[in-house]
Amino acid sequence: MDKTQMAAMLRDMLRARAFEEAAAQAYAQGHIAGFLHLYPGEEAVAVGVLHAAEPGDYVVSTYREHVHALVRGIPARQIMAELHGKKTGISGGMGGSMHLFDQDRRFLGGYAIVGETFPIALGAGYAVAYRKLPEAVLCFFGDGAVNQGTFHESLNMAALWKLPIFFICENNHYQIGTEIHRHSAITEVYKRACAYGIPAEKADGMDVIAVHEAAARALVRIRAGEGPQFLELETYRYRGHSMADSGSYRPNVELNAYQANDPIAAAVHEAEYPYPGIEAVAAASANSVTRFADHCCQEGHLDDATVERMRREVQEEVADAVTFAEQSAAPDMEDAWKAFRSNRRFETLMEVAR
Ligand SMILES: Cc1ncc(C[n+]2csc(CCOP(=O)(O)OP(=O)(O)O)c2C)c(N)n1
Repeated sequence: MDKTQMAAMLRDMLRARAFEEAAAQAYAQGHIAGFLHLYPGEEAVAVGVLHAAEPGDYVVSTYREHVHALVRGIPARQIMAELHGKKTGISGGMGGSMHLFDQDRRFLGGYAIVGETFPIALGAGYAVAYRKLPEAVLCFFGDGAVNQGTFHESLNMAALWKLPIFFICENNHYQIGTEIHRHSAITEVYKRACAYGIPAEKADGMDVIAVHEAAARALVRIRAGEGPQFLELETYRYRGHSMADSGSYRPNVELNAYQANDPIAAAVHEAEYPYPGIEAVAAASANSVTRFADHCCQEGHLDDATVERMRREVQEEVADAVTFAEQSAAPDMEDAWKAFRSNRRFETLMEVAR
């Protein structure tokens, strides 16, 4: 991986962390309503996978999707404004945190229903295969979602029809407050894909380079027309399930161990995270945003001053997004009527008598 690519990935990880922390603050101040599911700790997953993708690929995500949208290229201003429910938001302020959508960037959402992601990806995958295009559909989901019926139906059909779908499981070990060994008979999620004959792999979701390499390998296979591929990424969220959840059901030793292994921070991650086992987690010493920053410096790709400059720049970008969101107008009834009658591009589909 060259210097430019490493710097771009680090910038995206730093921007993601800054964005989510600013969103948490805005929520605490009462500027964002409803649910807000944040991503700190999981940055290496979205950044590693999406940097291996092409602009022509489609992306389908869950309700924890701000960072996927950011890395996909939706400006921080438009995402933050959407979180604030403003008309300058990417969904016109009428979707909110869980319903980001951008047709031009092939970002197909943002879905609040657990397991809803799969049939959407299946439909997009079918459309791509039908038109014989060299595109892939990236489908992100959590470890809890694999217990939904849609998961099994979609994997079956994707395998049967050899659809170009990349299934990416963000295994953060929790389905709200329920640990994976309490909600899944098989805690190594990737093994489920084998039942459908889908090649599957597991990688360290706290190590952005490992994620990027695994994703790039999978996408080569998918683009070659060999059908779907499955990747399980073991990761961890530092916050509760949503801003309404303190996350107090998790032992501090576990949270501390993962934070010590922060994705943005340091060098290449050598430690393994066998699951389950708090002791193993606690014993793991490496960490992920800072770990990656350190790695970039150690490899001579970046220096501390450059990383600091990046950190400042993304913080300024995020602060500007917050100001933009706060100063934007909320949608009015006219906007609501327009959205009700239109498709996602706000092209009017039907006239409604009022
Ligand atoms: C069909 C459905 N059932 C229940 C819920 C409530 N719910 C919201 S998030 C969630 C947990 C999902 O966990 P996981 O898939 O592991 O994703 P994570 O939040 O860990 O990223 C549940 C049960 C829902 N949104 N949709």
